[in-house]
Amino acid sequence: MKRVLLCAAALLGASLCLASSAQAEEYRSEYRLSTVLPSSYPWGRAGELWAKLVREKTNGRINIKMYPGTSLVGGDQTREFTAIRQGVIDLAIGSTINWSPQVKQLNLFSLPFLMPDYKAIDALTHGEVGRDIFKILESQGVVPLAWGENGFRELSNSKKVIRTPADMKGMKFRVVGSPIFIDTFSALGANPTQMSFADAQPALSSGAVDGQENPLSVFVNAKMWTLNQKYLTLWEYTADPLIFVANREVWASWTPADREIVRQAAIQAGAENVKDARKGIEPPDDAAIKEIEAKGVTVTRITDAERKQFRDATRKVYVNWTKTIGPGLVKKAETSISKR
Ligand code: X2X
Repeated sequence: MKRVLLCAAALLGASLCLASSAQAEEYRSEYRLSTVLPSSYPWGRAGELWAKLVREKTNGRINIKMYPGTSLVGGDQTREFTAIRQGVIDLAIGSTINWSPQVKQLNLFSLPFLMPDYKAIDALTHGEVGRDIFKILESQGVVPLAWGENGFRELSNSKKVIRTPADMKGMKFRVVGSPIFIDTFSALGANPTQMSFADAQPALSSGAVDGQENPLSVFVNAKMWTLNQKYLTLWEYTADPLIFVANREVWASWTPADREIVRQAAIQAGAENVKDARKGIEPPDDAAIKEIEAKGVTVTRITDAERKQFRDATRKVYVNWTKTIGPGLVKKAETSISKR
């Protein structure tokens, strides 16, 4: 009604009015954004920030609502990517791990001990490898917009200090959704079980599994010391970046100007997310590690010789998965890291 009155009053001519109302009808009242973690974590905060920036800069034309807990796919993180392609999910900030079952090249970031430090992550996401991965995602039917970060994944457990693969022998670990994690933990002599993050928490609490691996920001926000996680090993064996994407049809339904707003907001929220995820963790800032120790958790930093033992034990996983990921992409990643 308001639009009709405005059109009548504006004397702009029937065709312009029709055009603007057709466009308005194409925009939905809500766009659904999927994340795994809620806004108490850097990942969820990135989702809230993206939504806020887009809402402000489009004057409310694009209203994004975040659905954490991968609730749009019943909590099954490994189904998120397919749901974005199918349009069940309009927008997502997803971990490279959770989308790896569908996009095999994303297993690159899960290759054991590929990335030695934060500069190495940045060399991949902000270099040629990152651009290649965006092209691959595009060819798989989604629109990639920006990079964020979950972080270096550290090892925790309820039983003992872990310094070498021998210490992990026979221990039960909850692992994430890509089979490379089963291979890595098996190569280390442990007993891995794949489950969602939602299922991991009761499994740790009841002792059904002894340990898990996640970034320290997740360890802190999930208060993992309350889930029997009394021992933490800082081994930096893999890191998962996050990727901001849109469903292709939803993207095409927006005007070019609005698409640019959504993209720039994703880039801004992604940059904030990376800072947020590294806060208290990236040397020399160790506030998060101190906070964990203050909760009674024994934090172990492994030596170079110990890291070499983990690296050697998982070398065959690295070599085998390189074939799946693509030797060209792995080589490019190794070169980018060595030049960082
Ligand atoms: O499930 C996990 O461990 C989490 C939250 O880190 C991911 O979604 C990859």
